[in-house]
Amino acid sequence: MSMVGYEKHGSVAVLTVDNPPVNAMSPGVPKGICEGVARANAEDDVNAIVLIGAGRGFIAGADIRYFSLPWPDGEEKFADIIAAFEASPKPVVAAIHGHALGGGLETAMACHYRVIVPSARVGQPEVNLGFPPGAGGTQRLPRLAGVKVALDMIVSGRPLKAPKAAEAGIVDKVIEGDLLEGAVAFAAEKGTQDGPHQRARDIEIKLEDRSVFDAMRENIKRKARGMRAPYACIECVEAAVDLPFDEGVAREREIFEVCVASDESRAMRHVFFAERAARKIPGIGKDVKPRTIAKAGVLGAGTMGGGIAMNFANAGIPVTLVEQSQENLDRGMGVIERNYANTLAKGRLSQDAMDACMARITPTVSMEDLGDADIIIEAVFELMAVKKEVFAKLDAVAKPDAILTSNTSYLDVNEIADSIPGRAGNVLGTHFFSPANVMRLLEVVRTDNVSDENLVTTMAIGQAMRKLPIVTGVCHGFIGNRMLEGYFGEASIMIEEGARPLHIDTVMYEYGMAMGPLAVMDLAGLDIGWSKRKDAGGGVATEGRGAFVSNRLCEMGRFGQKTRRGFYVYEEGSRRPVPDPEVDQLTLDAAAHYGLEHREFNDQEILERCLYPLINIGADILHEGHALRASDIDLVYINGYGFPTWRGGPMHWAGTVGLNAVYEKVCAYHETLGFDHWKPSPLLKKLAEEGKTFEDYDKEQ
Ligand code: 3H9
Repeated sequence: MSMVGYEKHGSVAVLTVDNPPVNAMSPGVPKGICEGVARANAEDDVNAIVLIGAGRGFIAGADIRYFSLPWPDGEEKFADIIAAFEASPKPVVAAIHGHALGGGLETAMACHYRVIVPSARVGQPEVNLGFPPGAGGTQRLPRLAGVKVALDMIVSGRPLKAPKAAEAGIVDKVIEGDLLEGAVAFAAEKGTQDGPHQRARDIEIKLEDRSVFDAMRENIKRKARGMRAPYACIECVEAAVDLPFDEGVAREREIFEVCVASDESRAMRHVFFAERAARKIPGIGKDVKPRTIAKAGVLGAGTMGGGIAMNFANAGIPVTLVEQSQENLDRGMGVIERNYANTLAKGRLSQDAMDACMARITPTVSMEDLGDADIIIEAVFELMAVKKEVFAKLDAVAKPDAILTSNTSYLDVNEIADSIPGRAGNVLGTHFFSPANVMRLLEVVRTDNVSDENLVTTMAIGQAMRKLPIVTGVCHGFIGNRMLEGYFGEASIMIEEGARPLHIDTVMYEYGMAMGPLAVMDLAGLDIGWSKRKDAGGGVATEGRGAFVSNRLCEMGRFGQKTRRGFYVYEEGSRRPVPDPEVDQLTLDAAAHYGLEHREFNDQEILERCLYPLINIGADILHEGHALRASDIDLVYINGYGFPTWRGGPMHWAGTVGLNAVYEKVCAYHETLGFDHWKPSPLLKKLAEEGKTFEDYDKEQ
């Protein structure tokens, strides 16, 4: 059956792309469009053509799967559609609803005219997949919308809503009523006019000030660090200005092909599909629907609790925020109000929206007020005894079927659930990342007894909060923090052997991490680890390898950025880490303490010793079933720990290096260093021996 329908509405031929779910340009779609255009031009009673999408949108672009698959031989492509439109003596009108993205917008721009419904969006999001548009988008969009608007859309990947697209000249008409009816009327009218009809390629580009390109390069410097695609987008638009149309298209194609074949694009495409896969939980079918959450409760109005309450309010869910004392409650509400006011001041929130969000948060000092909440998240002190006490109180006040979640970063949520056995099916973990109202990652901790419905509901609530919820099993530190112990641990161990903190942090920053590990530890606060080591040592901090320098720093009251001294020194009002000779001396003391000698480190060793433990521990987590798939682990690291998206996450990146190479090094470091995080994971070993990647593993599950 054809993926493109053909129907006549009076004098207008309507071609309907029907390739669910999003009308991507899979094999068969270009063929169907080309055949439709040829047929319409051959039929005497047709004077115009409308191209429209069935279902939820126009066309979502190329079928992304085919960037890693061979396109069938002889099958029509984008270029054939575009050539067919441009050669068509009868005008072609794109009728856009939902979305016209990537190759979808490029197809629309190759039509003679475009009409759109007010709710639709148009965009060139290819940069998010690691390449520039490749079907003439970088040449036609600047001609229709002007260089500045086009450059901004193509480099940012952000779509424009219909009214803005009309204002920019990307579309010819906004249709308020029925799209098909409006488009057919528009096309019929154009069909009566003499040709040739307008073509974007014939529009002359005007650009008075070429500095826009360098200004854009400067503008994206920080965000696009390490990436090629955003700069490739700028080059393509520059080509539109500098070259005749056909040469510009050829230049775009050349750049596009290089980018598609890059590791960067492979990584970004991996992330695209990873995000969609993360919503699926094996064994839980579509018949398990999320429950309705009409009211929520949050316990604890500190930084975390306040941020979580904001998430509910932002999602339109009324939330009761409970604190023990009025003073703490007032302080917490004050912080929430200031957070909203800051967003408002930046122009990212209206006063009305802020007022509505604030009105959804009801502060109280009475736990009884949680009695009507459908979900309650506790964000109290991270100590098992405290958590259990809180859950016992919740057991007394919460509705019988309320979902009760613990916002914990390490604790055993099964133990918490077992402490109120009557409700074990309703208890799970929600590990938000700080600041909770900003960070996208949410680890949803699946307890042994939680019901499928409650798990699915918690995932849905995370999505409603515009988070990226990832299912994790119950293990110490879940996915993210468990792996982090190897990463931080190895960085702390290397400084005892002579690697300088700034060297380690620079190598990791240049790899693409948002910050190096020692700078992150300073940001998070060294006292957190110190307090854990003191707990473990019965009051005296334990001092295994990697703890010496940190223990001494904490004894000196150097807790990191908050005391302006930690592994680095921070000047008043500055976050720039400045190396400190006092810390260098501590690393020498550590070497003496452990009987080591300082030596020179090279960048490669630093990189391997920081990243390979992440991969090795990640493989264990996967092997034990505490992560559903390797790609979930990648998303955790990208969205919660500053791992560069364009590297695809640690597990994907391991495949780029080669699992065999990683495994051999893990074995070698285990042999020389011996720490637990180097103990080779059986899964890593197996995949390395079979010549596979973690993506292969995911596919086989
Ligand atoms: C391009 O066009 C290159 C050209 O410049 C040049 C070529 C020469 N292909 O996101 P959802 C799947 S590059 C294949 O959950 P929503 C998706 O995996 C492309 N599959 O829906 C999922 O599958 P599953 C430029 C695709 O309603 C299902 O559809 N275009 C594609 O939340 C539903 O997706 C883009 O980058 C695709 N293009 O959002 C647009 N798109 O159910 C990419 C989606 O098995 N797409 N799928 O998990 C989107 O941004 C969103 O999907 C969209 C709908 C906004 C359209």
